[in-house]
Amino acid sequence: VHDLVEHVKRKKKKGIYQEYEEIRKEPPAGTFDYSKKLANQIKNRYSDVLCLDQSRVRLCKYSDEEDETTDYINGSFMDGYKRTNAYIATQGPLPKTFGDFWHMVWEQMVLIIVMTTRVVERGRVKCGQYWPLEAGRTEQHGCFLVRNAHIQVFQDFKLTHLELYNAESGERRDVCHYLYVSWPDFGVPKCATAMLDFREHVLGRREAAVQSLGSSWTGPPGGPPVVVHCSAGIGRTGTFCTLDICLSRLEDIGSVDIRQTVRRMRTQRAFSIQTWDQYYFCYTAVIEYAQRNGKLSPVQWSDSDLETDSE
Ligand code: PTR
Ligand code: PTR
Repeated sequence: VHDLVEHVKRKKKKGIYQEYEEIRKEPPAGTFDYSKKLANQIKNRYSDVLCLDQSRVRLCKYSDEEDETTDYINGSFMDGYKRTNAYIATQGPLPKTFGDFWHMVWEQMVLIIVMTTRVVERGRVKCGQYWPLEAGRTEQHGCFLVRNAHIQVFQDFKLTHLELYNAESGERRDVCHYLYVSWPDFGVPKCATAMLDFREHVLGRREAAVQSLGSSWTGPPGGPPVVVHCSAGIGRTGTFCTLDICLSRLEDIGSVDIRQTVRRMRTQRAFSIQTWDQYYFCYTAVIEYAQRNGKLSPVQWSDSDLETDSE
C-alpha cells in the first residue's frame, strides 16, 4: 500500500503543480478599497497582503462613527465545510492593532484562536505579542483585560487558557489560544502527523466551547468563528483551513476537492496558500489522514482535482 501511495504522489506531482499555477494566475475576486484607505494602511502588516472588501470583518464598535475607515481590521470571514463563517483568517496582530484584535474576538464571540507562526522566526518579527506570555499575568488592550490563566505544553503546540474581561460591560469569557510551534519557517512540515493531531485537538476544544455556549449562541450552527492567523494570514492560515475543510468533507462524504476548496477560499481571503509546497502538502496530508484512519478504499479525488495530470 505504501509503495502505491508513493507512486501516486510522484505521478501526480506535476499535475498538482500545474493546478496550483493556474489558481495563482486567477485575478483576485474583488476590490481591496478599505485596506488601501490612507488611514488603514498602517493597520496592514504587509502592504501587499490586503483583505477583500466583500468578506472583511468590520469592527462593530466603530460602525456608528462618522469616519467609516475606523471599523477596519485586516481580517476576513471564511466559510468552512458546510459552515458559513467558520473562520476568521487574519494577520498576526501589530502592536497598534492589539486593541482592535481583541475587539474583533469579543464582538464575533470567538472562543478559539489558532496561531500557526511563532512571534519571531529567523530573527524577524512575524507577529506581535498580543497575549500575556506568562501564566498569571494580565495585560490591557483597549478596554479589554487579557489574563493568562494557565498553559498546557504539548510536543508541537502550546494551549494557553486566556480570560478576557470586557471592562466596559463587566463580562468575562474564556478563550483558548493555540500556538503551533512546529511549522518550519519556510516550507511545510515533512509529514502531516503533527498537524493532524493538532487539528484533532482544536476540533475537540471547539466542540466543547460551542456546547458551553448553549442557547446564548444565535449565529450560524457550528458556533462562532475560529480565528486563524500566521504572519500575513494567507500562507499557513490558508493551508490549515484548506486541510480542515477537506478532511471534514472526507469524513462526511468520502471525497475531497482541494482545487475547488482553495479557489473558493481565495474569493474570501485573497492569495490563500502562498507556495506550491503548501498546496502539495494538502494532498499528502489528506493521504496520510486516510491511511491513518484505516480508510480501505482510496480517497476519491473529485473531478476537478488532478484533471491536468498528463502522465
Ligand atoms: N514573500 C517573501 C519574499 O517575497 O521574499 C518570502 C516569504 C514567503 C516570506 C513566506 C515569508 C513567508 O512566510 P513565513 O516565513 O511567514 O512562513
Ligand atoms: N510581503 C510579504 C512577503 O512576501 O514576505 C507577504 C507575506 C508574508 C506573505 C508572509 C505570506 C506570508 O506568509 P504567511 O501568510 O504564512 O504568514
